[in-house]
Amino acid sequence: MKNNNERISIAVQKSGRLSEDSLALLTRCGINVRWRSEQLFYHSDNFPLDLLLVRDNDIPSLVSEGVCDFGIVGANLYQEKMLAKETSVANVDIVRYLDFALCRLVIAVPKDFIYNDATSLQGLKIATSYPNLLTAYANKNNLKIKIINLNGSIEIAPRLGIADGICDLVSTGATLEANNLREVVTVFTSQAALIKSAQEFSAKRLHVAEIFQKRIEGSELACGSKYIMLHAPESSLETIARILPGAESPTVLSLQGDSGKMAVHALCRENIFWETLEQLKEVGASSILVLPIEKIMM
Ligand code: PRT
Repeated sequence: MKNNNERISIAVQKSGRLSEDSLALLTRCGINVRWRSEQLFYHSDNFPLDLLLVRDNDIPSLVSEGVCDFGIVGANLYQEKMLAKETSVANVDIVRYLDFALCRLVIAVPKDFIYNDATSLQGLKIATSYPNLLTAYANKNNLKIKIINLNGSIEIAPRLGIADGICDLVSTGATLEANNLREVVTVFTSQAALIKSAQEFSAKRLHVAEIFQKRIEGSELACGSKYIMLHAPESSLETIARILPGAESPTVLSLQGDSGKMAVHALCRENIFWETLEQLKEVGASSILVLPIEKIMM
């Protein structure tokens, strides 16, 4: 996909835990592609971006070699490759963490294993596909463990007698539960990340890349934000500003025909829960509206 024109490119997982959210993010960025089954290369007709659908593990090298300008991967994969000093991440930077594929790399042991603290893991055999992240954890905690490298079905290793415990990704915890394992240590917390090639972009492509990154930023900010509108007595305004989560300089307007109350409008950079509304009500707020935000351009 190397080119000298103004188009940029992104590699996204073809099918797996990152696919749906990655493609939904591009759609929220206003980038349209016409989907066809089994097609791996797409050309957006309303934004100068080409999309390549590939295996997750191949994305860092495609970006590092400049075949694609951007990619979306789990931070776990990127960090494991960084620690392994793989050339596939040599020319790749994380430009932004994305709000999906949240998971953690944990050490888990059979439920009947007596675990007190990290020293209980001393001398154990631990099966994992993340040997470098696990080694970094072990070194930091002065643990001597034997690492058994496995690429799949890690969770059955203790039952097969191959290992005493495992180090694997967890999101809901259902897989550990189903295999009678319990999580005892978090080695790394992860989420999806937008990666970018460190190669130089021509001025035209740099401009497109900047617009693309701004759209991603706006879309991610919008997803985690809410717009809140309420009425409140002037005397409560300071307390209200403290209660609103992640609000920046609320707009305060007078209400026609009601001199005792003001209208407050604020962009909140965090979700607003019912508890927050109840707190606002307690300090005198009324007519509280919480609205979703579709796009933000700062
Ligand atoms: O086939 P391809 O090479 O493209 O993909 P893959 O099989 O390597 O990746 P995939 O789709 O399984 O995961 C892609 C990325 O999703 C990972 O690199 C993580 O960043 C992220 N992610 C988020 C997860 C999980 N959550 C997750 N739960 N990746 C894997 N799991 C597995 C885990 O290994 C375990 O087997 O799900 C199981 C546990 O899930 P719970 O919900 O039971 O806890």
